Amino acid sequence: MENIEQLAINTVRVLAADSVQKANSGHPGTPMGLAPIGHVLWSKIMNYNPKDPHWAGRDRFVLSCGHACMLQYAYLFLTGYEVHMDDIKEFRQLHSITPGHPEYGLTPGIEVTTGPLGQGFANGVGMGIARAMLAAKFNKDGFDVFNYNIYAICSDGDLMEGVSSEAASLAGHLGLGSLVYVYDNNHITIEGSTELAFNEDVAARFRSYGWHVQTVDDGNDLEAIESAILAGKDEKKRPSLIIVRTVIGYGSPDKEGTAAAHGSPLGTAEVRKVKEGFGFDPDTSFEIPSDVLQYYRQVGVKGWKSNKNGKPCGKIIVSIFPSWLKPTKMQQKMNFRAIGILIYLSLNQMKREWLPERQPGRHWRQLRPIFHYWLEAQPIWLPPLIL
Ligand SMILES: Cc1ncc(C[n+]2csc(CCOP(=O)(O)OP(=O)(O)O)c2C)c(N)n1
Repeated sequence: MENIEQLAINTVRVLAADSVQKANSGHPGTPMGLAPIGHVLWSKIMNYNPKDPHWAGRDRFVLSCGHACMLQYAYLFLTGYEVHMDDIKEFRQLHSITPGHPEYGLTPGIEVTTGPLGQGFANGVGMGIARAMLAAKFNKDGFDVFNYNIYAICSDGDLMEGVSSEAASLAGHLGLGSLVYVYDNNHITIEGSTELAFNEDVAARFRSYGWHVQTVDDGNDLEAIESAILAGKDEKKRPSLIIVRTVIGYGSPDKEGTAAAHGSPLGTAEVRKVKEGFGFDPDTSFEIPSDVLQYYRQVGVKGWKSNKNGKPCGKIIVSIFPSWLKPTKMQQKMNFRAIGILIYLSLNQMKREWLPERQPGRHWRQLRPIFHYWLEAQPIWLPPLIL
């Protein structure tokens, strides 16, 4: 008998194929290739609470290749977030909570809006900086409240975009050990093979940024994926990149490994073949074996009751954090005063330096020091501001 983990992974693959087919648009192949990585992350690695998606101690997940969002929606649904089968069936429909790219604030469990390639990668770096600051401010010996990680999946397109290089360089410089990024090295982008336009040595590039880099040769090898992610998690001084060789459209006999599985439905005949190949009923759509749902719901509930150390999920943090972040009335008043002073000084400066003499190139440059001092003073009343 097929083991439950393999059945669970194939269920996600079939679900991705079905929902893209029903929507008649979307990206089926990438979730199909990534399902084993998603499985390891959601069932073995990440701490999260489907019933409390804002739990401050949760691990963050970023799907930088947002076009592959059926992967994320599938796991949000299966693990028990407020994303239901009806939402999955409404994939890519107007007003649904499962749009064609993940949107923060719309779908429970989505941490960040992604879609423009590279942006999610960079946002994850911002999350790593925030995590480092929270840890520096609040963690005490024996009270390691902010010890979560930021897990991301990024794709060829993400690594082609310049913004990810800048962010990766900064992450390496800052030694953001909380970042564990998985690179979906499937050799395929929208136009065809990466051979067409992307031949750099990604591992060497990221090593040069100061990242901890590992490779996994087989994107279906659950043990190798898990141990690489665990090693990335254990690396506290450097961000981690795990380059996993996956196969886009895995399980689609005629389209796997090709760009045909990237950005359009597989086609009803091909979806039938996928189901037959995985032992599913080709005449049934959106089939979730009850064992699989039970398996993932237990994983979700386990995350709900405790984190990986068996400690209760962080209600303490939830209660102290918002009150700390909200500026007090006095701080707000000081901010308004600061803005008032800035306007006053700026106008004065313009009057003295700009209007009477009209010296080209002088006036605006004179304002820069004022902004400089004003900005420098901000963290006094806005502690989360980074300068
Ligand atoms: C900045 C940006 N440019 C273009 C696109 C359009 N686009 C969506 S997916 C894609 C190809 C991505 O290829 P890859 O990252 O390899 O993803 P995979 O084929 O593995 O799904 C492109 C160009 C985009 N989403 N963002």
